[in-house]
This record gives sequence, structure tokens and C-alpha cells, in this order.
Amino acid sequence: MSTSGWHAAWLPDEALAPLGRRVTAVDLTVVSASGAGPVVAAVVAEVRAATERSGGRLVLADDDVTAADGDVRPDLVLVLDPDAGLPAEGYAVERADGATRVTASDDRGLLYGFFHVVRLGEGAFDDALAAGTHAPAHAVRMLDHWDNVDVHDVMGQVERGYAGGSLFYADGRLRPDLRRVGAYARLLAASGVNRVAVNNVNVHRTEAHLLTDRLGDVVRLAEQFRPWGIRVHLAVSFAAPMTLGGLDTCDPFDPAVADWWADTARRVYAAIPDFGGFVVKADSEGQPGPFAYGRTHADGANVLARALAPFGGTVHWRAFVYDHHQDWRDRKTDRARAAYDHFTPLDGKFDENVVVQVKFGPLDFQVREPVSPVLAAMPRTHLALELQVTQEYTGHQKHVYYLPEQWSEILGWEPWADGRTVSDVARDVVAVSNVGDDRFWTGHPLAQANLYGFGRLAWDPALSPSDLLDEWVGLTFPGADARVRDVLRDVVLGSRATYEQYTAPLGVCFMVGPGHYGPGVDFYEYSPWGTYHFADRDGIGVDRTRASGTGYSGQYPEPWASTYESLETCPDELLLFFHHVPYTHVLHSGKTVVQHVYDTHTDGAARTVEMARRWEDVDGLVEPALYERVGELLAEQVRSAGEWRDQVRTYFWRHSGVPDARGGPLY
Ligand code: BDP
Repeated sequence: MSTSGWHAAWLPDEALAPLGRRVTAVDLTVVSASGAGPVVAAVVAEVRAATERSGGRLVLADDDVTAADGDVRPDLVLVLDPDAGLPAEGYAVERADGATRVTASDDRGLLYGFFHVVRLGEGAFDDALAAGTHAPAHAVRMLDHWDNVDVHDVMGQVERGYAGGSLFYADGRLRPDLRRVGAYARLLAASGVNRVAVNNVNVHRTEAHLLTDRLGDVVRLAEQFRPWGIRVHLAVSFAAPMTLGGLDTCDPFDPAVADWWADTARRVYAAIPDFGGFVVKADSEGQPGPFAYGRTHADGANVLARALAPFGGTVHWRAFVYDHHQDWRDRKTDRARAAYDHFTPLDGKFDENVVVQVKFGPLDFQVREPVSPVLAAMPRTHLALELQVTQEYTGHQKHVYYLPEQWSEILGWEPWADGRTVSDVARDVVAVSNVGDDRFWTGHPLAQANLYGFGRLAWDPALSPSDLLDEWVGLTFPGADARVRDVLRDVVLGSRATYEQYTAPLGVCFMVGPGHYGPGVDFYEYSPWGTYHFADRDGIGVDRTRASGTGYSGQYPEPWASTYESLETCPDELLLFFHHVPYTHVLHSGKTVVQHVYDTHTDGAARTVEMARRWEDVDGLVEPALYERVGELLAEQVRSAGEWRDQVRTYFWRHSGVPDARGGPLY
């Protein structure tokens, strides 16, 4: 269902109908008029619109709400009380006197409490509703947009974007009509996201100016995000003092450079008082950074941090730093080691408002990588976990790949196997957004579940991917036939494992073709990017052991360092990430590596055929345009999975000479 030319995603009017039919009292009695602000106004407007659509009623109470408006007894009472003692952004829910009462101590708490009620639907008004207090596990839940203002030849407008052009920019400037950005902000708020970085980490020429003479564009974007409790951040270039400021250096130790940053930050905050801060990709893949002056990443980050500190801003400084001009003949140089080698010696040297943003794995958003050891090695640094909602290596939003299945595994991983999780050590959770100007926001309509799931998991990492899917389905397809939910469960759940089955096996990574879509088994094998699998006639995999390889396994604390080091204990799914083994090596599963590859590729591709067939069961039960879009994309997934299957199987056959015990075709 669409409201204004774009799909309503998880907030169709019907999803708010249970609330809209009720009498809702919003009680702001203890908030001074000036303190209520745009977030509260957004909540009130939401309730008003929902009640107008569905026949309910909104009561703005100026005294005790239960007595408000004479004989009217509210079904829902939303209370903002700064003295209620609730955690930041949190809220309490309870049933009392036949009403559901949501109390928050700050405006965002009220907003999230409101969306909690929306999620519960009719259940919110059930007397059996359990009382409880809810608060986010992570204070910063952020989406990074890799959007460019201009279209760049190689990457298009949204770098690694698979849902059309940018929501923010068109024709080389900010879109004049930003209503859709407001709708996006509302969707994000309903999922729990509270920060958005509005431009690409690879800061090109035009985009750089968002920091200075194009700041007005950021002001206008911030206006769209502000009512939904979302602060905007900007990706900036480390070289900005030179490229924008006309200085002849960007050395962080040069006082003129520090002054330029301080001055620039002051101007930004004068225009956007709730500005979030800067995101920086420095000394990485050609971006400028402090290395040019012999300075460290801490030196570089701190100069920006000091400019932002007086205003409460932060620097998200990315740890994605490695040498992308490697020599493939050197088996000891290991891209996987790089972030740890660069950053862990700097633990404790970053200012308090620097957040070191660490990709979840040591390489680059692969289907299967071990979790980055950096997350366990910087106890004195504020860390953010970086995930990717955009499906760069996971099927370009043409393949169904349910990312919460991967993320909940990562967030729940225990670096010391002692109960402490990644979610405990990474204070912020950040992800690269997957939206664009496509009608369905995310290209593949089912990729909406990834965007929704990101916000929800960043709020509560303990949510199960399966429950989250049900939640998303319930909101997105309200009142739909039970078959819709069943089909979506069949198609979406387990899709991460399926994709893994027919692509690069056993943690070997990459094997992707140009643009990172489709098979390209040897595509990167002799390139300088450091993404090798080292297959030869005898075996495959990267020896990252301390004993004979790159030593990467030693970057983990125990018990993982030993677990990964040893062939006996290394989990099958990461075998080729840590070890170079013969094709006939026997896995814990009892199969040889080569037979595992044959079987998983055959089965994974076959599974996509079942997914496509299963989708046909919702014909007529969902909006035709959505049905068709998903159907077309599933057909492409089936084609692409078949291509992966044939190329990877054949590659292993030609290298090993071992036939498929199940007798499948090998070419
Ligand atoms: C890689 C992408 C590239 C990004 C880079 C990054 O291929 O487009 O610029 O990550 O995270 O995955 O900076």
C-alpha cells in the first residue's frame, strides 16, 4: 500500500488503526511549553492523524488525564514527565484503570513508547499486557548513507546503493521537495534509529562542500530528521582544511588546522544546534589522513574531536584502514590484520568524544568472516560496531538475504567466551543504509526487513531474527491472510545460510565478480586488494595461523586464539579463513571440503528454486506491484545462484580432480 507514491513500508495507516480507534490522552502537564519541542509535536500529530482516520479521539490533557474531558476515559495515556526517572530514550508501559499508560522522561522516550504501542497493535490494549520498562541497549543507533550529491561515474549516486538514486540529492543538489526524507525519518524512528550520516565516507568534491558553503542543505535535512529524534552527522574529508579552507596543510599538529576545524564546527553548530558530529574515513582506500604528516589516527581524530567537544559532538573515526596496494605474491601480508595492527596500539589515546568505528569483520562485510578482534582489544576506547544493511556482498538487494540472522550472531558473539558480548563492548551500532529513491525504498521489498531489523536489533540485540520478522510482517502487511506470514517465513528465514551455501564457501571470502555481484572465483586473486584464497592444485584457504601463517589468529583473546589456530577446533564455517587445507580435508561434519562445496552449492541453489515457488503462494494476497517485484527478483536470484553453483563447483572440480560423490554435473 502506498501513501504518496512511495510504499508505506512498516507504517501503513492500517498498522496505526488499533491506536487510532481509541481515545488517547497525551499528558505533557509537567513539561513547560518551550520544552515540549518538535519530537513531542510529531507524536501528537501522529496520534491526531491516526484518530482522525480511524474514529478515535485525541485529548491533550492539561491536568490529570484520567479526569480529562469530563466523562471521557482514555484507552491510552502518553505521559512525558522529566521527573519520572526513566532512562534516556526509555519508557515504561503498564495497564492501569482500564488504560494503557506509557511514561517517558524525555521526548524521544515518548516517541519510542508511542511506536511500541503501534507495534503491539490490538495487544497494546489487552489487560494482560505485561508492565515493563524499555530502554535502548545502545545509545547511538546510526545509519550511514553513502550518498553522493553528484553522480559519480564508477559508483553511481549512492555508493554500493541498490535502490535507485539518493533520497536526499538529485541533479547535483539537495532535492527541493524533502517530504520523502521526512517519511524516511519517521520509518527510522519507528525502528529505533537515532542518528543518520547524510553523505558518503568517500568524500568527493561537491559533497565536501556540505561542511561549508552547502551547509544549508544539511540544515534542511536536519529539519526533516529532528522531529523524529534523529541527529544528523556529516562525513568529512581529513583534507578539508586544504581543499575547503585554502590552507597548505592538514597536519593535525598545525595550530592553523586546529583553528580551522574549531571555526568550522562552530559554524555548523550555529546552524544546526543538535548536529551529531563527523564521520571520517582517513588513510583508507585513497582518502587523505594523518599518515602524510607522520601522525597517528589518534592525532588525527583528536583534532576534529576537540573542535566538536564544546558542542557535544562526536567523531566517528573508521578503523577500516589497510594497504590496498598489496603484493599478492607475499603470503605474509594480511589485510585481515590491518585494523588491529593500526588501532590497538592507540587504545587510550583517543579523546572521549572519538568513537572508533569497526567493521564487524576484519575484511569487508563478507557473508562469513570471524568477528573483528579489534572489538576485544580496545577497552579504553569508545567503540562502534559497523554493519552493512546495503547488500554489497550479499546479493545487491536482488537476492533475499535476511541480515538480522547475521547481525544477531555478531552482536551476541563472546570475544572471551565468558558471557560478555560484542554488544557489551561496542557502545554504538552503526550500519550503511540500504535505501534509495526506489518506490519500495530498498529495491527488493523484502530488504525492508533488514532496514527495520537493524534499528530494532541496535535497540535490543536480544531480539530473535524470527520474532523480528514476524513483527515486520505484522506491521507491513496488517490484517493480511495468515498465508502471507507463513510464506514470508519460508522465504526469508534461513536466507542468510542459503546465500552462504551457494557463494564463497567455508569463510574463504570474496570470490565475487566486478561490482561485487555474482561469481568471480579468481577475480581478485591476483589483484592488489588483499583478498586472496590461494587455491592451487593441492588445496585452498588462507593460512592465518601463528605457527605457519600470517599470525592473524593471535589477534584474538583466548579461547578463540587457540580455537582458530588449531585445525581440530576451528569451526567448519571459518576453516578456509584461517587455514590452507587440501581439498580432501575432512570437516567436523564428516565431509571432505570438496564434497561440502559440491553439496552446499547444489543444495543452496535448489533452495532458491523452492523460495521462488513458495512466493507464488501469495499471488493475490499482497499488493500486485510488490508481488511482481519480489517475483522478478527471485527469478534473478535463481539464475544467479545457478551461476554461482556451476562456477564454484567446476572450479573445485578442475583444481582437485575429485568427482562429486552425489554425481552432480561438473564441467
Ligand atoms: C567497501 C566498499 C567501498 C567502501 C568501503 C568503505 O566496496 O565502496 O568505500 O567499503 O567501507 O566495502 O569505506
